[in-house]
Amino acid sequence: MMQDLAMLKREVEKAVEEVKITDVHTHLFSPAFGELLLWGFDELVNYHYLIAETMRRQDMPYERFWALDKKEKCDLIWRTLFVENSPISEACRGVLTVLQKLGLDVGARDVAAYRDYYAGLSVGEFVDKAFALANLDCVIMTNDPFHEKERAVWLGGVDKDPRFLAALRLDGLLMSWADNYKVLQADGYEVDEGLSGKALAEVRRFLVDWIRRMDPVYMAVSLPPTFQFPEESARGKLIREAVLPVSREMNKPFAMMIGVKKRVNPGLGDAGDSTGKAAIEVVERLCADYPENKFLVTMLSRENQHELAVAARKFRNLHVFGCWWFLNNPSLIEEITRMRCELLGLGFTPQHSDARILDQVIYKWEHSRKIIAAVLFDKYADIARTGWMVTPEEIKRDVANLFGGNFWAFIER
Ligand code: FIX
Ligand code: ZN
Repeated sequence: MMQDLAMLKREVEKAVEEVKITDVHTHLFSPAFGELLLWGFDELVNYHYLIAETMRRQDMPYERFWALDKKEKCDLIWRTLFVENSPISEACRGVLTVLQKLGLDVGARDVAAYRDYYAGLSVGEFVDKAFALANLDCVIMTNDPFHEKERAVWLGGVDKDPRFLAALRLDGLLMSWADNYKVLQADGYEVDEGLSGKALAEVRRFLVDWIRRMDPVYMAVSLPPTFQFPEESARGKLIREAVLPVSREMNKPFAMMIGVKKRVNPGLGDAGDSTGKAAIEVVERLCADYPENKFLVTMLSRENQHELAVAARKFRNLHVFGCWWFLNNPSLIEEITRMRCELLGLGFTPQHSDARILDQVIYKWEHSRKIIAAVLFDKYADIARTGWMVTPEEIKRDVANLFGGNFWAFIER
């Protein structure tokens, strides 16, 4: 048996290493979006996770930090988190993994050499390199029709790269209606703040127009821990009367990312968001009341994970994905993936990268593959001890499903 288990472990690790991944949620952009695609050493070190970790060790006013240029901020973060302290946080370790996988001398701690390396690469060369090193099939972007620079690219016609798929992000519509209804008005949609008359029909037309323009895989929104539905707010009406009907009619699942408390520390910008436990009843109610709709859900609070997995047992129109943001750490990826396997078998999508800088897919997937492979081996070993030994073909099948197959089957169902 021991020899069989040793062989099993090798087969699982090989399958997880070789599978080409669908990264179901990122903030990446294809090169056609120009400067919106972030990559390179200074961007990598300027990740907002590292800004939060730096600014709790620095007494400088936030304004002074934001006034620094990208290189100056990078140098401050590097000095604070990598030189004056050992870089053991997951976000710090990630930078080191990227440098290592790029073949650079991490031990040299030579920032100038790292910058020189990137200076010799074109964006196209680096996209190819990052996709190859992370072994990605495709990534799904986060596309915001209310973002000025991004709108301009879509309205001008995008030179599509099949490795970068779209997701229609609705935070601007659902979380900022009081401001952004004017954007729809300016675009010729007959809406008013109070959503009277034909306004909701016009919002549906807005959604259909952007779906036809972007061809998104799904529609998404991030929601606070206090999210309730049904609710007689603008958000509640927009979800009930516009998003859910269009999601059903256009077969574009609604991805709800629940539990983010925006800007608990506004001075930190994107680094200032936090997490809170949400009411799983809202997810249960939406899945139960809208059985013809499909919901992708990830939740930000560790305390929501078990009840989300239980909810997914109850509803075939609920697909659970990722260890999101503050959960994307080895100890929690292992805990959550183990629990999901025990409750859901292999019927979920264990991870997404949430990468904002292209380089990050290299470390986020290197780290997550190892953890997910170890959990999967454990689960296979448990059943092997009863006499049920999975075959290499079954391992490849299961792994392909976990890293994209389950997701696409849910999307296309
Ligand atoms: O709402 C989201 O898509 C979040 O993932 C982001 O807002 C967040 O800043 C992030 O990048 C977390 O990893
Ligand atoms: Zn995200």
